[in-house]
Amino acid sequence: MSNIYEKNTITEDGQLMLKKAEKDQIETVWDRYQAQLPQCGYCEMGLSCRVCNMGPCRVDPFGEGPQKGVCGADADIIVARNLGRMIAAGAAAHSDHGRDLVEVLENVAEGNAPGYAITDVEKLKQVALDYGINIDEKAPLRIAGELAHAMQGDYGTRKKELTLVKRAPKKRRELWRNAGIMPRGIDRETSEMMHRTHMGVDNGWQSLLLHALRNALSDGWGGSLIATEVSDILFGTPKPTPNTVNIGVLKEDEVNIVVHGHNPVVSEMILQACQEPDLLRMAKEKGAKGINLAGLCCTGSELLMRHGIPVAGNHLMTELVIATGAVEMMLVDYQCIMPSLGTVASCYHTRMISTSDKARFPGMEHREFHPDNSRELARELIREAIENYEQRGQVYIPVEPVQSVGGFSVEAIISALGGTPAPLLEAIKAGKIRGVAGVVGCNNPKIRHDHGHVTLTQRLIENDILVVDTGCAAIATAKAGLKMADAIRYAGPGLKEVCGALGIPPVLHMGSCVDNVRILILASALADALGCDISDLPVAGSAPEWYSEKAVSIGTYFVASGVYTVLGPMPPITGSMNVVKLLTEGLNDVVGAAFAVEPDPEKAALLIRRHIESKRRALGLDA
Ligand code: XCC
Ligand code: SF4
Repeated sequence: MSNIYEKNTITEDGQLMLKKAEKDQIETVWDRYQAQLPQCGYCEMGLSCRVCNMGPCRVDPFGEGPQKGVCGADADIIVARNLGRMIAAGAAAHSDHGRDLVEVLENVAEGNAPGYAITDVEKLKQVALDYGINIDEKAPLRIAGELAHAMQGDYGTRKKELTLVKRAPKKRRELWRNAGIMPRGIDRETSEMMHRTHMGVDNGWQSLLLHALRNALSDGWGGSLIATEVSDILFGTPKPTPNTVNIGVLKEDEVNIVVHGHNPVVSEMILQACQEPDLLRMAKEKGAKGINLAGLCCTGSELLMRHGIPVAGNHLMTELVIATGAVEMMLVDYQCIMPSLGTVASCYHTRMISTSDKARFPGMEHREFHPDNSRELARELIREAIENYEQRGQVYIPVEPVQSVGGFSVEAIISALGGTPAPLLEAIKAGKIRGVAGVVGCNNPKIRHDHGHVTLTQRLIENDILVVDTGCAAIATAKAGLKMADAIRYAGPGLKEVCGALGIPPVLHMGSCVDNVRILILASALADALGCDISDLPVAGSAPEWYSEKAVSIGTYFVASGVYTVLGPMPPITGSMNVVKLLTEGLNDVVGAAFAVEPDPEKAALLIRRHIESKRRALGLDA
């Protein structure tokens, strides 16, 4: 690693853009990270508490200073409470995203959402059946209304168990019931987490962590699963589609529109507007060859999965994309949108638009999307973006885009397998595929950008482990060329043979962060076919570069669902060895899986391989 650019990121576009940003005097996430060093040691260990106004308090990890907060909370309580609140925030974010989709579904049913429609009627019916809705002779819109209503019921407190947990293997559900962690209501579990962590409520670090599992499960098998299913119903269930990735997807001679955030509710309408003939004509009149829509982060993955729309980059690339000077307009909704973006854009002609009633940002213009005005507002904004093309200064797009294939919903994978999971199981049984690993999550300036995702994935596929990925991890491996049609040349012999025969890459893009539940549904299908629990399968999860509270919730519902999960960056828990031990060992006795932490992806790959091989032995697969 010869220079700071190469130290920060493995990507060529990232390195070149960092150089450009420096020249333009743009401050990036890496600069601000450096300025924060050394970060607070108490906070890093989870030992500081701001829960109440007798504090803030901190516990001295060396045993010299105070060992208790003003209220008497010790390190175990403080660490567990802090972790619980991280999970509550992550679960709230995913589940509120799901709620917004349910509201759109409801508005579609009532005829109040022009431009939106029921795209996958089959899925609508199948999910409605899961909810026990009688669909006989009912029009799709009526079913949609009833389904939206029933889903809203899952958010509240009226149930003993969330509806869609029925998709988990029977053994798993029994385990959740016996452990007292069956999620009951999506909002309820988050609300209860906030209650328990109020001063003077739950001061048992074990009971706090158990509820944290339940809270995370309410995200995974509740809010996130609803988000995925309703997105499929409204916008279509993804099928394998070719696409392109990295900053090279921006076009020098077209109007570049970038969507960033998470919820397809906005980005889908922007996509529609970008295809309107009168707006395309207008772009040509302004001297542009066309309108080029590209995505960032998860809303990018949503569009990529369903329509093959190109993705310009993942989380740490979002500032650098603006520094190309090529973006006429960036529209954001919520989550993972750095509040620095407006400042970066002020150095270029880029217009920054915030669109959600619950997310504002400095230096952005607020234009609020609601189901009833989305179509019109999207058209209006694209018109303004086209006007802005004339304001463009110098443009720097230093790389060519990389080809990739995305769109691997569970339905698409099963269909690629010929309609049943059996061929995948046969390949696993025969040892051609040793197991399956989900590589998910964010970027974090604490880890060299994309190094964790790409290195881990390479090591796994070389060793015949099929990788399924989502979110920023999925964009990282796509940029690295691991999702090209001929990427099987990087795979071990068995995986290469199987993927080659099926015509799929060895790394399957399964979607955005809420789509992590697709991985669990796939795991459930495998477990059901083998008549075992998820925790018996040769599968593992990993979040090599995670940063967000959502990722903590995801990791936790993976583990609570029985998936051994390796985190890259250490969560703020090292102030309590009791908590560390429970999460990395003790949970094996509760849910049959636990966490590991390993920032070095080479070593993380060994941990995962060892785990997968041990599960294979336990199942008698290599006897
Ligand atoms: Fe955000 Fe979803 Fe993380 Fe990427 S992976 S940084 S959460 S955009 Ni979900
Ligand atoms: Fe301090 Fe206890 Fe209040 Fe936390 S809850 S800030 S440890 S007094």
